[in-house]
Amino acid sequence: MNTQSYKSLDFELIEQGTYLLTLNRPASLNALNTEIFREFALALDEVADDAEARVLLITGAGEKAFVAGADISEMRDKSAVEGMAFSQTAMTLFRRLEMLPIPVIAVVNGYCLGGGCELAMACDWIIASENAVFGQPEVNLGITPGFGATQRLSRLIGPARAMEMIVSGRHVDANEALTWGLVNHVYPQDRLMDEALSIAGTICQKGPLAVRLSKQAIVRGASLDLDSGCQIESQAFGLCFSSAEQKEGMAAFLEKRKPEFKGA
Ligand code: CO8
Repeated sequence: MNTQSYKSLDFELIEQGTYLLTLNRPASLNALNTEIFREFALALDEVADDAEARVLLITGAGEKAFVAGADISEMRDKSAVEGMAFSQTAMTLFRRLEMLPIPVIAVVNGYCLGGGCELAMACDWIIASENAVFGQPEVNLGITPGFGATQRLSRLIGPARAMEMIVSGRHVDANEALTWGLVNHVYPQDRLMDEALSIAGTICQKGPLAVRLSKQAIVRGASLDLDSGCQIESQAFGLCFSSAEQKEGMAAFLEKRKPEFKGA
């Protein structure tokens, strides 16, 4: 099913509960510009409004790139104030993505640079094709990262590796990204989307409220001290016992059958 029409991205509900958002500006390697951010925000509204949504997959059109960064031709003539506003637009959007109630997987199918890498890191995890290339090459352009890399990359792979990537602009291939913990899995390019759909299918079979509450506890807890984070988990755990899916999940286990989750 196609949702409303978009120009710079494709956005569709491909299977029950699984949305696929494809950044679609292949002529510029899916570079992020104002238009794509505007449409991205609309797509997030659609996902957030759908109580049946289970998983969001994000990928790039074509075989060469996920996203090769923010659009350099659009950024070139910005003033300081405009540069900060552009950065703030992306920061707000990526934080919304991070806080989306359902899991979001970045399906990285090629170059994943600058703002592209920052977008991927705002997803819950990254899977990549063997030809994927990660990097924060902003220093080559005389700018710092502006969409969150100085913060998220350090948290993901540690400050020393983040520092190396950001101050040298060095590209990191898929296997190195895997070793560094930036990426969860690497697949041959022709299998990447099938693997993404298989992961999404697995998540869709689980208790939907439990999945949402688990994500919420992990994301919210990440910026809290251990005691406060564990409190969030206790509350989430307690809340599950008010749901039909907890009754069904436990009954199915004890009756030695597969659970049939219909929602919270
Ligand atoms: N923006 C605009 N156009 C781009 C971008 C980009 N980021 N990346 C590639 N393109 C365009 C190229 O200009 C080219 O267009 P054309 O065919 O019209 O000449 C087309 O895509 C294909 O690219 P190449 O011919 O360069 O393809 P190659 O295979 O030779 O190289 C690379 C691929 C290595 C990915 C190369 O294109 C490249 O280095 N791209 C730029 C990567 C980069 O520097 N990204 C970081 C951008 S800055 C950023 O993301 C910071 C975000 C925070 C901003 C803060 C707010 C102000």
